[in-house]
Amino acid sequence: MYSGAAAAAGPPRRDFISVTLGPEEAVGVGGYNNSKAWRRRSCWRKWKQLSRLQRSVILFLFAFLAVCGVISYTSMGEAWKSITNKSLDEQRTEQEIPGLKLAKPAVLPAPQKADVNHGDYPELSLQKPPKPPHVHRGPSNLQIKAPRRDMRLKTRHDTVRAVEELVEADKVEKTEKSIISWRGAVIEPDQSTEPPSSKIKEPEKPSSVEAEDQKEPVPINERQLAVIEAFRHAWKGYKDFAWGHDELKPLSKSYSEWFGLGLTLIDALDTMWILGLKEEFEEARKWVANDLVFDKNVDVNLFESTIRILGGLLSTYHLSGDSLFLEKAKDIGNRLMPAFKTPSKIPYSDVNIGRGTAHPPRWTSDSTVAEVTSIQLEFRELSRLTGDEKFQKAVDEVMKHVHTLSGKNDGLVPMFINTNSGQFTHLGVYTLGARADSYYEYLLKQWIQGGKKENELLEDYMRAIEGVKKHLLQRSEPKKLTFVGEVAHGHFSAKMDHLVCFLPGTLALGAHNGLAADHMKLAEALIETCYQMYAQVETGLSPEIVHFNLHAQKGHKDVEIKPADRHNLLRPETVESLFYMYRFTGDKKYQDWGWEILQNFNRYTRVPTGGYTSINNVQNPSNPEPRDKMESFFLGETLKYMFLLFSDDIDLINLDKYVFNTEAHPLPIWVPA
Ligand code: DMJ
Repeated sequence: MYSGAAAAAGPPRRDFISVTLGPEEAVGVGGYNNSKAWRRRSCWRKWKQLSRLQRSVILFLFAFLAVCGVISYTSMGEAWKSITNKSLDEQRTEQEIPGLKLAKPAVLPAPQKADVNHGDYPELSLQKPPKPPHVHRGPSNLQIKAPRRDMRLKTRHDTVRAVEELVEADKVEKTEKSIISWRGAVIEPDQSTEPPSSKIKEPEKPSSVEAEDQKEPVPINERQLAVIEAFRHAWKGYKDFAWGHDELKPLSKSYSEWFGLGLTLIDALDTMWILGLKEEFEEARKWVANDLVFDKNVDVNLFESTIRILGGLLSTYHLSGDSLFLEKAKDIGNRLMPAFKTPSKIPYSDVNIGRGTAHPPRWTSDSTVAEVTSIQLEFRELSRLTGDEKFQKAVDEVMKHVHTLSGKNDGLVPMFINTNSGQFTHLGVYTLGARADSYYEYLLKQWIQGGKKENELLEDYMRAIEGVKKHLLQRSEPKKLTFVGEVAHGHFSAKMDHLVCFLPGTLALGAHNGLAADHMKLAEALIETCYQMYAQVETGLSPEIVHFNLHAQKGHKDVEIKPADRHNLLRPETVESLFYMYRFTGDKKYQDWGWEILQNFNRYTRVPTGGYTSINNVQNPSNPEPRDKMESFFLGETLKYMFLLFSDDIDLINLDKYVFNTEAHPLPIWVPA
């Protein structure tokens, strides 16, 4: 308000509108608060003035906006969090390694379902990531590719059949395919394997059963599939024409009998297990359960029935955990024991397993040195499993006796030993071939089996290898191949049996177990020679015996073959050594050599109607002269070693846990490395 007296006395005054304030505003807490309160009140007044419909519309709009807000906040929050984390990670990395930005970790796609009906065949699945092969040795990895669409597999039967067709048609591609074998890796020996004590005790458990469920199945590759195909072809012949008999005669579609004990079937049991041939294995098991009878009036050879039958049953027991095989092993083991009842305790060569009598061959009272010294792994293991020491005692006595014998030449043994006197006979002839071969092999392998404690065995082995170097090693011309010849009464002969080709593998096994490194060098040289025994021959298959040229002659190869020696019995020794060499070196050339050999077996010894046959002439590719006989060791050894050679899984019969008998039946090492 403006008054006349004030105007007359000073500057003109402004007029004011007087407003009466209520108590709230009178406290005078600041213009902002006052105006907010005023706005709130006037908004409320306006809200009250709206119609009900208008209010509902506004409320609905508010609610809608609120929901949208919440949703977008959540997703933005996640995005923000990851951005923040990423930048934090980047910051951290840069703090740890200044100036270095790490590549982003690879993003793995979600696992795809394999195109396989697992319901039909639960044991099989495709494309499991392969175990890193040879982690200890570092050969290049197998590349496991996705299965081809035309290889969709519904059952395990289909699997093998599909592959059979592929291989048969020679359409095998170089790519690696993987199929999981049903046995998985049921080959872990019992970690608690212990040497047998001197007292009878509770039987040991099989080595593998517990590990069965814990291990990843093992993928197999193209070459292994080709071995499976070969095995199944051989098995077909045996099944069709020789079921339950000793050997298949694939051309005449019949069989031959040696002991009348289903030799091929028993020899092949653990091979089927290792190859994953479940149906075939089950069928063979039934035969063992129902038809294998040892109570027969029949003479069997102690050595052959020990390595093939006793060895085969024991290893199958370990792999499968099926007590049927142990029972059968005990039965045959007991029936073979009369062989040891001789004046010298050096066993007779032959036993009548039904009558319980034993005798030497008709023409002599001698036994073969290799035969009486290559039954130990099996009988020792039988003692460990049964707790009955008599088996081990009998065979240990033979080794102890041979250890003390005179007549050796720098550790090299003659080929015969007399069962009455216990002395070597036919002195002066030394070979690593027939009649002596596995003596050397079993010195080393018993030492390994028993946990490397039995020093006499090791001494005899080391001395013998020195003897080989001193007396039997020579080099051929023109290729300067190192070979193991023979000595007869001081005269060197450049003759080498294919049987000697076990030696590179044995030497490599010794070197792997800590023996002299030069043993490995010798093994490398000798396996090259054994390979050349195949490669220099017209069919690419080795004869039974070769003679090496010691002097270079124009147009002559290193290897000469005499007409009487040019047969091939489908023997395993070279493939066996290739397996050891590959396991210990990882050098793929050994696999390639084995692959060549398998292809040549397929080319020259395969009988179309089923089975493989020994041949008479490895030098005539157009007519190798089939012999009409498939030896049991072709399934027991040759194909098994092939399959193992092509594997990159060192746990597929781990050589620090198992030792192979001379018929390729794996037995557990008592104190595994
Ligand atoms: C097999 O019975 C065994 O390998 C034995 O040691 C030697 N002979 C045959 C294989 O060639």
